[in-house]
Amino acid sequence: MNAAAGADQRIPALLLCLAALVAGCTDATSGDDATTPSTATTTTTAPDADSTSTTALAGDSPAPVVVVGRSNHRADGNRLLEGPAAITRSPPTVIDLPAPARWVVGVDGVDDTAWVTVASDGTVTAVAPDGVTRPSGSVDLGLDAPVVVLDQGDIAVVGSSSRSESTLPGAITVENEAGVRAWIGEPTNRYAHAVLGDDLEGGALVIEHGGARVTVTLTETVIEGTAPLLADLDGDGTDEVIVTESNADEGASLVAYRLDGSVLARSTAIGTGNRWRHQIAVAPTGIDGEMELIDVQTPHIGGIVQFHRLDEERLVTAIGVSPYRSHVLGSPNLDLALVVDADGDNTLEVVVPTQGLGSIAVLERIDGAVRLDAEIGLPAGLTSNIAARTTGSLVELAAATADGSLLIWRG
Ligand SMILES: [Ca+2]
Ligand SMILES: [Ca+2]
Ligand SMILES: [Ca+2]
Repeated sequence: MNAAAGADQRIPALLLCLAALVAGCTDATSGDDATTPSTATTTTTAPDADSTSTTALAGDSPAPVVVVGRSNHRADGNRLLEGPAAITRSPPTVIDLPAPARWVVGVDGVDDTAWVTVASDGTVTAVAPDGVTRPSGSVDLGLDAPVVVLDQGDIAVVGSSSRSESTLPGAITVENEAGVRAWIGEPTNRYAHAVLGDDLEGGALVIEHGGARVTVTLTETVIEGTAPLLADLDGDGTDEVIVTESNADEGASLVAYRLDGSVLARSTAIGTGNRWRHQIAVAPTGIDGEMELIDVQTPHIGGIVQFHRLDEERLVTAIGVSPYRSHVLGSPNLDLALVVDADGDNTLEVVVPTQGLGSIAVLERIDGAVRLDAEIGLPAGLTSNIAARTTGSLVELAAATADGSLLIWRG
């Protein structure tokens, strides 16, 4: 396929590419050490003493791809969109899908495709801006998170050109405009929690920037997630690399690393093993516009949407509210919540399903509380992530439900 291919040919063609990508990913996770970053790592056994190694890069970089939509919204892994959206203003447009969708991805900049949905059996449906649906082949989902990619004129669902850099199943490389790239590597099964569907978690955080690769090898914890989040928590103009670290004794804590692999700040751990935090976004949600790190603590059991602020070397919980759910136990889909101006009032809200997945809540952090601005009932239980696409300056949101509907909030 080439860039001149007709738009209506793109998705089926790229889905074939996608299958190849997935196959490649499967190979990469089967123990082929050839895909492991060729850096020396060291390990220490001292508690809390993370081991960091730095190596120079040879200068090879993967071929560029143009991404036109991704379930996690942004290349840097921060689920924060400018907006405004208007999920509360008017009822959604309801599209009938051939089957309930597990994944929905908003597509920007492609004439005949606004949304791509993937059902549990891998069946892919493309949805045009006018709501007309058409089959677009199928994919082998495995543990991978769909991402729509425009690559030499073809569109693929799932994958990342740099996915093979990690041997952790489903891992995604995040990157920012400053050329920082980061991913979770060195799979380990030493923490048997499996919230993401398998018993492998990350044993290392890999950060590339400025021609060097820093590998932080963890000994006391694992990273629970599929991607780091890049965001500037302390306002110094340089992004930090944020991950969720867990162990069997204390459960999960949020950790912000500097680009050199040192720890800028860490939250307290939950205090009990098998208790997870799902990191969602970094956004200026503080009362005076301070940056806060937003997560959902224990999303499977009474999930608490929390706002954490930086206080010296600590990430301190400013406020939280429950019960919400940003993740379904065992699913690789980590994109059920995002931060956007969801009601068009020029302030940010967290958009997150309620604990029972029967509604979508719009939560605004106000002084001393988190206010429920809206709770949008769904015709059936949510089965997908909450997707977004930008048209002009507006953000449209979409989500799929168990009755086979795709709901699109156009505002
Ligand atoms: Ca910073
Ligand atoms: Ca708002
Ligand atoms: Ca509001």
